[in-house]
Amino acid sequence: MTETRTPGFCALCKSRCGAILVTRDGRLVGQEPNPAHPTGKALCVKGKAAPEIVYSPERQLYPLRRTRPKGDPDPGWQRISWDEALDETAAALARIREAHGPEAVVFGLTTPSGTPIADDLRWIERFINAFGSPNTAYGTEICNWHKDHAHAFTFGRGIASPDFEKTDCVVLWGHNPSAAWLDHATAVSAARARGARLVVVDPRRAGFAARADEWLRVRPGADGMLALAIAGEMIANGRYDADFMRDWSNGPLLVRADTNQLLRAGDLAVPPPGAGWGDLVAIGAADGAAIGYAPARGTYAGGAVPLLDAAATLMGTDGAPLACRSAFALYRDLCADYPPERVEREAWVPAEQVRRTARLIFEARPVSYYAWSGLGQHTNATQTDRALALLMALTGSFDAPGGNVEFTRAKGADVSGAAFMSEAQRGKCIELARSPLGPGRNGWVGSDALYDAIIDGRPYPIRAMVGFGRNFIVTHADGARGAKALAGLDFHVQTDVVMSPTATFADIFLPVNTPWEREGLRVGFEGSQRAENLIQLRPAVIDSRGEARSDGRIVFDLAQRLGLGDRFWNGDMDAGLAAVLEPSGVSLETLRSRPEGVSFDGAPRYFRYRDEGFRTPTGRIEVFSSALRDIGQDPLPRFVEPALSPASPLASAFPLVLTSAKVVHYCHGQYRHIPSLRRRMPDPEVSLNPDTAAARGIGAGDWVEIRTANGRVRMRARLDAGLDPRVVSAQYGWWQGSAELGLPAYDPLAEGGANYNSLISDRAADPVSGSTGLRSSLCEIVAVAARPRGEGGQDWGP
Ligand SMILES: Nc1nc2c(c(=O)[nH]1)N[C@H]1C(S)=C(S)[C@@H](COP(=O)(O)OP(=O)(O)OC[C@H]3O[C@@H](n4cnc5c(=O)[nH]c(N)nc54)[C@H](O)[C@@H]3O)O[C@H]1N2
Ligand SMILES: Nc1nc2c(c(=O)[nH]1)N[C@H]1C(S)=C(S)[C@@H](COP(=O)(O)OP(=O)(O)OC[C@H]3O[C@@H](n4cnc5c(=O)[nH]c(N)nc54)[C@H](O)[C@@H]3O)O[C@H]1N2
Ligand code: SF4
Ligand SMILES: [Mo]
Repeated sequence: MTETRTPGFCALCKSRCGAILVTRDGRLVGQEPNPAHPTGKALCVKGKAAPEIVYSPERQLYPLRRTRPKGDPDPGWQRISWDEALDETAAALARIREAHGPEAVVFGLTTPSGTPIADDLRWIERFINAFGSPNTAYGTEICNWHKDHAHAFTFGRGIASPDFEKTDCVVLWGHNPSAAWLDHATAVSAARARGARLVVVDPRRAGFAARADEWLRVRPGADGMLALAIAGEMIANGRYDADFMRDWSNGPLLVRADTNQLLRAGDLAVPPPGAGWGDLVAIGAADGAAIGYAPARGTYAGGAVPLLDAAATLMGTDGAPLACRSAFALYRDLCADYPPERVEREAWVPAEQVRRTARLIFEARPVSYYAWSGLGQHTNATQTDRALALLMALTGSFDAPGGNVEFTRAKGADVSGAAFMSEAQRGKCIELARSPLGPGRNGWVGSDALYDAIIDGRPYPIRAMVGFGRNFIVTHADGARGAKALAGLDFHVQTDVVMSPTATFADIFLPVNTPWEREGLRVGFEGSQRAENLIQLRPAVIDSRGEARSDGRIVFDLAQRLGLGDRFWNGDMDAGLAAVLEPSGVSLETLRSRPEGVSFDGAPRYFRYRDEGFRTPTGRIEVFSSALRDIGQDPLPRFVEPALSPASPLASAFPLVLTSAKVVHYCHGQYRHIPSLRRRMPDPEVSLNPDTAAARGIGAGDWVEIRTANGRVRMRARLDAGLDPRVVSAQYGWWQGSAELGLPAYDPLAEGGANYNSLISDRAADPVSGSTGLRSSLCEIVAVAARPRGEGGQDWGP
């Protein structure tokens, strides 16, 4: 018996925990924590289930071709060779590209935060760019877009990294690292042990909520109001960094009352001294006179100091008075619309707790924070993100040690090939019709927009899909509409490890291997500077099972067949990897001989803005966002209720607010087939307050039906006294059975099944991002006798 122990990392989720990969006689037998690795202190239950994931009988190991019509419950799968599969795929893609342009092909991409696709993302992106499609359905609108991209409306960059090692106050807002990012959880625990304060904003008493100084049990989707209220308390009591806001935000700039636009020097009869026509205007602290601000230079004329909170009436070019107030004054007033008592009534957080939190956040600074799905899956998510960003700006912790900072990542080349696609082609992204500033800027499309394009041909027909894992039917709102769209495609190829419900609609299925069967190059791990300094090439520690291959191999081979080989090093993946590594100065050979990786000595870039300003239109943190105003959105983060809320007419029939969350055992729709995981979490669960249950005659463990205006699903009741009696939280992602345990599969399209997302409509979406109300729906819960439809997997599924 030969045992090998190879340093690597678990690639299954965002945490990418450093691990020792253990094999025996060519078989993977386990993963163990690797404390020497910057993210290697612990592994979760999924990471420990690695051998089961690899050797599961549910895996698909051979390319398949459909032989029966779409929509037929039996696709009539026929095993074919890789050459046949790739030839047919390339021919279909070439045909559609020829007839309708590459934009008629959408790419579906699963998430690198919850699958190991991160190993090969760079190659897939390169392929999309080389092929020329401006449409990628990435799910970013319901995942990371708000924290990573909407945040830039305020800061000119994403949320970046909480500096947990130096912080004195951690804020987790709609982020539960205990289930979703193990390495973050380890870092928060360490900060807590050092004495850092902790604030958790979550409708559930999950993860760190129980250990927090303040756990704010917000009504799902009311976070924007809560953030404004806390900010309002801070401002009203002078507990904010006024100098920072004056010097580094656009708060001092004047806004015209008549147009609700930033005042320009050219609007005035007498422009401020030294100001150019297009310069912006503030009121000087020295003498109360108007002063010019040049956004391009990021300076006030003559180095004058502005007033943050100002009101003035100046003379316009036509001699009429122009009433103006500073952006900060407008923001202060907006916050004042949400006094703690109102928030207690409407956002369900006690007024006293709002006050305490406002005090704590300021007094315990520097504050580092993280927000994720809890804020992103609402139809008001973009403005909520703005409200949170501005609240955090008030602490002055931005880019400060212990705040949210940019660690320096080890150097790797960006090989995504963005330059392959012309600007004109990018402009065809269907998502740009919703918003010129949303995910469409990066070529990412919301599933609602995608379904419109396939089903209704709006704005033009999408005819084919190349799906890399993404399981639309289960993970996006309105599974039935998703199915209708998928059934309407002329051609669909799907790569996956298992036969997902979305894959059952494909014409060609391509089997993907698991991370232990392929190499994975990681340039920089997230979470800390030490992690970002590491470059590691995880070796393939076992052979691929059956004929499964990596997505990388698949796109390299497809590129050859589509005449794009010259952009793919003529099929030589090693040459591609060498290109990635080129700027690092580390060779592929070195990394292959040192699986523990190579570390650099990068340091955090604190206070970068002091040299470079902010990458926003005004060069400052944007209290007032002209960019949003220009696309018809509110330049201030005014709170709007989610599309469905207790204020909606539907609330009389569906009185409970419905939200969802991740569980540690699974990633999204995956791993229900893995015995060690399914045993721990055998049934789909909905959590509700014991009083809410009792009022409906529901006991712990009973099967219940969750009903919304969009559908009905069944789950098992879990009683959770920590929940507000008006809120329920349910699991999503249920479809797969575990044959090994004899536990059922559930038809994701059946009324009375277990697919959470069939409860949600995709007809209302955030106007900028396209996010849907996965976490702010309305429902009623009733007791039922039976499990969800599709029991046993006999009447549904492959
Ligand atoms: N085990 C596991 N880990 C994962 C994943 C997985 O599927 N499983 N997926 C990965 C991916 S792709 C992602 S995006 C991340 C997500 O990581 P997180 O966003 O941290 O995880 P979630 O559980 O989705 O949501 C966080 C919290 O938001 C709360 N929440 C629900 N509604 C609201 C609300 O309206 N307001 C607020 N403030 N909070 C709310 C939930 O109760 C939950 O505790 O996790 C990654 N890691
Ligand atoms: N109600 C509700 N819905 C949600 C969420 C929620 O919190 N609540 N969360 C949302 C979020 S944050 C996200 S990111 C999405 C995720 O949505 P999806 O990306 O659709 O996530 P999964 O269900 O995990 O599907 C991933 C598929 O990829 C396959 N896979 C695994 N490894 C690989 C690989 O290396 N290559 C390929 N090609 N495939 C692979 C898996 O077998 C699985 O079938 O779900 C969203 N949906
Ligand atoms: S948290 Fe679990 S699944 Fe995610 S990388 Fe770590 S061990 Fe793997
Ligand atoms: Mo995600």
